[in-house]
Amino acid sequence: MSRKTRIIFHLDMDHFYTAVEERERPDLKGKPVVVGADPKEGKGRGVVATSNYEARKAGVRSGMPISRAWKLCPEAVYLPPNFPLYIRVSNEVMDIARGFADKFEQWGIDEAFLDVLERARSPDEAEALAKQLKQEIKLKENLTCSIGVGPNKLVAKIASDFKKPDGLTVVKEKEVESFLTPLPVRRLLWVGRKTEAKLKNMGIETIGDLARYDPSVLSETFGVMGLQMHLMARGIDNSEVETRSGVKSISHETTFEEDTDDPSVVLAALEALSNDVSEEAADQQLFFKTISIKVRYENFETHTTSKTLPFMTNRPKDLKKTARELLQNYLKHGRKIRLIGVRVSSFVSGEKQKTLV
Ligand code: DCP
Ligand code: CA
Ligand code: CA
Repeated sequence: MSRKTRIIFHLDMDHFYTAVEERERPDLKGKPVVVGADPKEGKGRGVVATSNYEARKAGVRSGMPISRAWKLCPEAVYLPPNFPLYIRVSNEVMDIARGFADKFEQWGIDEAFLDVLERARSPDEAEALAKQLKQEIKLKENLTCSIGVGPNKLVAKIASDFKKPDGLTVVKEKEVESFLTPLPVRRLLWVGRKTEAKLKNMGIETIGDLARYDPSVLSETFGVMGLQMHLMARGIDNSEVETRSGVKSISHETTFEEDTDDPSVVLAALEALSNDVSEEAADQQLFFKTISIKVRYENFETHTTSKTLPFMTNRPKDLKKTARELLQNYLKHGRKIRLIGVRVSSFVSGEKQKTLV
């Protein structure tokens, strides 16, 4: 397969929520800081959104129960998330970064891919450009980020994670193999803990082990994902940096085994779909405002309806409540339902969220 040379940056902000909090409150400097649920002196439910590097030294991690964080680091400053502030800062950072790119794709709240080939024709020029971008973000926003530079999105993304915080890692096309080979497979996108454990059982621990493995065995074990993983392990990724408009949507739908007019069955399915959608939104750190549901009756008549909330959210309970409200009208007639779906439309790129600031 012929591949044209590209130069791609992946930019990821360092400990984003806590970095923004520290910037706003200089008295936090040097202290461990955790943003997330209220710890309630160890009795709190909910999880850690992020922690700064001081708190990470004590073992605190994103996604960990807040009660565990409290045990590990009771002396940390615990703060509730201030999403409107993070979204505003994200928009400002993305506006700066967009100015450095020929093609720009925001991914989640604190990271983006930039295709810069028109502006930097060699890895050395790319490195200089990345330094300039880091400086500008530091100067204008007083925040640090880590940038990975590579011949494709996959390598750039792994490179931005290679040295953090305030890192810059440039991987030239001919260095891709030697860069990836020693890294643990977990560094590959989409390799979750379960896949990691399965791979380990097969004797695959590093990206190099995976690249050398027989792809047909991988495809037997993991299906299409197996082949995809094998390509990724070899550093192959032809996907383009896609300049998207401000709105992205996430949707899930399900067709019932049998058409049903039982509200409890339909509501249970709606709940499961809402969980899937909000999990996916949380994974990508997306916030949404518009919630839609789709209902298809047994005769294939299909309706969609939506509601826009007055605020951005990524809380599952906001999604579930609104989806349930929207569904009520369709349960009244006692007609049999064939399929239901849930969709959220989310903030992605640097669209100004005027309502929030
Ligand atoms: N986030 C969250 N819940 C998670 C993971 C992340 O709410 N399980 C939020 C808080 C983070 C932000 O998204 O600040 C960006 O996530 P990253 O994974 O990029 O982590 P950080 O920026 O916090 O740290 P790092 O310096 O490792 O990138
Ligand atoms: Ca980050
Ligand atoms: Ca990130």
